[in-house]
Amino acid sequence: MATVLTPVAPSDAQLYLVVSEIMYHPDGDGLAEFIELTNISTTVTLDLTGVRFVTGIDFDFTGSAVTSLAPGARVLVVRDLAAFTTAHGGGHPVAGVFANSTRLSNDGETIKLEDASNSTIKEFTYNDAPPWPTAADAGYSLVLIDPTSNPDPDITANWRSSTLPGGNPNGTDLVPFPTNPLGDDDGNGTADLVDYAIGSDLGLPVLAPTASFETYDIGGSMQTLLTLSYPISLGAESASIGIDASTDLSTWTDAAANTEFISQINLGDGRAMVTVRFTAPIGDGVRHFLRLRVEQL
Ligand SMILES: [Ca+2]
Ligand SMILES: [Ca+2]
Ligand SMILES: [Ca+2]
Repeated sequence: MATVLTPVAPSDAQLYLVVSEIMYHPDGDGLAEFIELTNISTTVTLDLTGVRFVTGIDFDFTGSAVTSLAPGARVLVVRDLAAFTTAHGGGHPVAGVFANSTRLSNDGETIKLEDASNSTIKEFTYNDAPPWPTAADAGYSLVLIDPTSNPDPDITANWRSSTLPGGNPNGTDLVPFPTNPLGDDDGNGTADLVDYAIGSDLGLPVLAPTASFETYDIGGSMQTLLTLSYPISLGAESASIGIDASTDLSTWTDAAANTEFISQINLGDGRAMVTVRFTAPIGDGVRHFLRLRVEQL
């Protein structure tokens, strides 16, 4: 028997309500968990009556401390109000605390948010293991990238670590894009797009990329592989960094296919150090040049 589904217009909550930040493993006793929702509409005020978390954590916005969300506004649901206030101060728009002693798992889990007609607003599964940001399992939060574009939260690449431990409840840690990306308004001799991408615009000591030969045990065989570490600015969502390789400083090729990710270590100052290695050894006597390629997204 054929089933005919009648298209139903999506609710305002389905159109405009996003889960914009998840703090599942805060430092200390772990009680300062929160989840942040944002109304990404620029014109529509959302009625949160009937909006509920039904998987992962339990919470019903009906009758909560926040039942209306203005355009662009954020709302928080927390595990423990006292712990949250100790960590982040008062004055935040907290709708309430997780019901039924639920909590956000430190090992990843499925989160489901429904609207007043039991339709799914968002359903996704986060994780604490790569390629998910592992710093979020150690005091940083998961931050949805470019929330106003309503990205699919079930896609790992749409999340990043918060720039700082503790996250940014009811705020954003996005780093402003430079006014003249190819210029050098800050006069440090480097294009401001590069400063932005590697965090040299954060008022911190500049970190340079480093290359070295490191020895790895790969399946029982010891291999010496070219290894590259470079800083990234976690809140610089509008830039990406790639690696180009050359043997003659004339012809450069994208090294993505010949490298693999090793680690990303948050530095606690808005930056992280990313380390990648080349997958094949470089022959004796072969010169190899590397450069970072910064692109505006
Ligand atoms: Ca937790
Ligand atoms: Ca936030
Ligand atoms: Ca500059």
